[in-house]
Amino acid sequence: MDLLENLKKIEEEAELALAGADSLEKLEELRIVFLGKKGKITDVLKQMGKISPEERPVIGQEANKLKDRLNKLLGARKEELADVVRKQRLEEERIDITLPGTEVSAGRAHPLRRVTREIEEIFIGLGFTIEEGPEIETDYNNFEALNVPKYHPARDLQDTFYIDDHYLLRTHTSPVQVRTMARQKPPIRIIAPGRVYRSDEIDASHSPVFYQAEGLVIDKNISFADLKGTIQLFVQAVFGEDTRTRFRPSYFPFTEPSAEVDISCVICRGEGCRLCSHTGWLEILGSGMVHPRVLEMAGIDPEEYSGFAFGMGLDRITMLKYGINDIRLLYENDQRFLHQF
Ligand code: 2NM
Repeated sequence: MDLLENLKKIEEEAELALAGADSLEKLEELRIVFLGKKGKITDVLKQMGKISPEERPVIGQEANKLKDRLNKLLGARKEELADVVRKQRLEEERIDITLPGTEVSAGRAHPLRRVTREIEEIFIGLGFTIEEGPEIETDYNNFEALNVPKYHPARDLQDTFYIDDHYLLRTHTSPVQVRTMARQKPPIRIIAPGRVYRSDEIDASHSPVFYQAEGLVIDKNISFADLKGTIQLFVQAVFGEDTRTRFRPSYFPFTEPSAEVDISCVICRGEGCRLCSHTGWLEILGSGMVHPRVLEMAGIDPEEYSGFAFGMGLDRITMLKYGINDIRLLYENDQRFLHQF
């Protein structure tokens, strides 16, 4: 058989096959069939022994030319197919950017958190720092260091969630003040907001979990006048410039003297209404001059330093500010309620 003829046939066969190849895999198969080590062109070269020495260079040259040509054709076809695949993928991945997006409902701060933040900002403006502490406390930090004696009703099992003889769920954030006094030399100006626990029956105004913020100022020459001025400024910042304050003598084991603070009613402004039981006043805060024994137990010399402290219920302030009449609304996380803030 004429090897030149043979090469010509291979060329025609290959051209046809390459033009019909419709995938990159198919193309690779064809490369192996025609150009591979055991391919058709190699077959022709293997038959060189049968022909005359004069013809050999001619066949060799022709075979190499064919190899080159097929390689070029293969490369070109490969480009074409890759292009098709690319176009197909682009088409499949086309995104209609005019389609409306999926609506994401945005979260927002809980009313309690909003009020807490607002109160923090006010005290930061007065040079206070924010302090936090653990919700599981020692009996010492929660009661003993605050001059709350063993027989005091606030220690009653009915009010306190005890964990064991030593640990309990803090009933107020005062232990944060105790920790700060033990750690830090005066001057001290801190506000301690946080969650507290009391074993109360749940109703419209009581929850076993609630929030408090307590403040503490200790320095040389701190007087009751500083307490009054600070509280008045705070009340006006939260409830408005025209809100009046009233200090009533009271009793707390950790302060002496002690005072409860009323503000003019946020609804009737002092006229008398149902919210204020027709007194014109709302109680919002407890306060007093830190008891010398409390300072002493914390290692602060009551002869050198004096201070005032106060505590307020953040739930109650939130309810007064937003006109919420049931504390349970603050803990049920009903989206219909929360989305109003
Ligand atoms: C209140 C009322 C009065 C208070 C006292 C202290 C401390 F640690 F300095 F002694 N912390 N908080 C205090 C005083 C809290 O809450 C109604």
